[in-house]
Amino acid sequence: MILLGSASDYKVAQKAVNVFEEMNIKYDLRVASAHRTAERLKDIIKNETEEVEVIITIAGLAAHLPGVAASLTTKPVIAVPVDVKLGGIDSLLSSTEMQLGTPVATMGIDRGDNAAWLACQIIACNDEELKKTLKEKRYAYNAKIQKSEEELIEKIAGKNYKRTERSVVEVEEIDKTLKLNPDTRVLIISGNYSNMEIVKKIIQTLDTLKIKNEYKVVSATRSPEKLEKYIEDIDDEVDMYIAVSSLSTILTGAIVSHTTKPVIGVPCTTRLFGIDSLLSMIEMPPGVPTATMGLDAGENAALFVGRIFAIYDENIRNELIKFMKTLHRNVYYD
Ligand code: AIR
Repeated sequence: MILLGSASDYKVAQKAVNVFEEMNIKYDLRVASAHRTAERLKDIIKNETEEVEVIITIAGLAAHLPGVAASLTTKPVIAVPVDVKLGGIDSLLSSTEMQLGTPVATMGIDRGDNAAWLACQIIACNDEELKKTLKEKRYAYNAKIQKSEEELIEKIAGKNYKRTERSVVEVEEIDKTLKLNPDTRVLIISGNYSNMEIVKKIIQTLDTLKIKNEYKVVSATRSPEKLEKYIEDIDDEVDMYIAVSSLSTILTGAIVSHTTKPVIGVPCTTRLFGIDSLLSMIEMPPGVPTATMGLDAGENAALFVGRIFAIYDENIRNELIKFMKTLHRNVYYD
């Protein structure tokens, strides 16, 4: 279901609609404002999303639509911030910086297309046909890029243009000591050990939800070939990834570019209040989304993963609801 805060957000929603039409995925589209029509929003989420697998929320300004929607359901909620004022940064921060317990996977500003791509990746977790289509679409980028390169060079027509010679470099065999356990469903990756506290929270929360997970350290900058080979080797064995990264988050981008499975990203605070990692993680180009969580929000990443599994797995849904009740034991909870 695509939810808009206002009909004026349609220009962004149109990008999601185009992807769903291309991928042949059924969608509903509704307009409900978290502020102007709070009751209507609640009614739609509570009474009209039973059959829905993923909810995409698209809103600008003080965008509380994603957070409110996520608080009313256990389905995965994706947010698309809209550039109405401040270049959309107001909406981006109000979507990402969700409190513990209410995860929202946020896309780049105006990236309605990536919300639909991520929704497809989530649905594909339980749909082999869609999994294949996603892989085909990813390979099709190669042909597209090559064609655009040829057209560009033809247009430039510079007399000093010279194609560089091609010489294939042999890549040495990479060791396979990073083998996964056969029952692992979620792979957590970080580039170093500096965000261990956050990784620990992810593991604890996934363990509580009884979701089998493993944690590996592979650097995208120090050993890019190892990371690439690793993802290639184990991609069929896992359902999704959680990547933890600070500074320039090359790690998430590298993982996303080698898989069509959902990649949930946790940007971490090291410098600049973490704004460097948040923005470099979230602002991905169309077709390669990173489901970005708030800064240092390890538990929410695990809970978002829980929401994805909960679509099809009743046991995990029950664990998720149980966990939410403990989390809220100090506040009124029905
Ligand atoms: N909005 C509507 N209710 C709450 C929010 N945050 C957002 C809409 C839209 C922006 O406010 O999602 O992006 C302006 O809405 P309008 O209807 O005035 O064009």
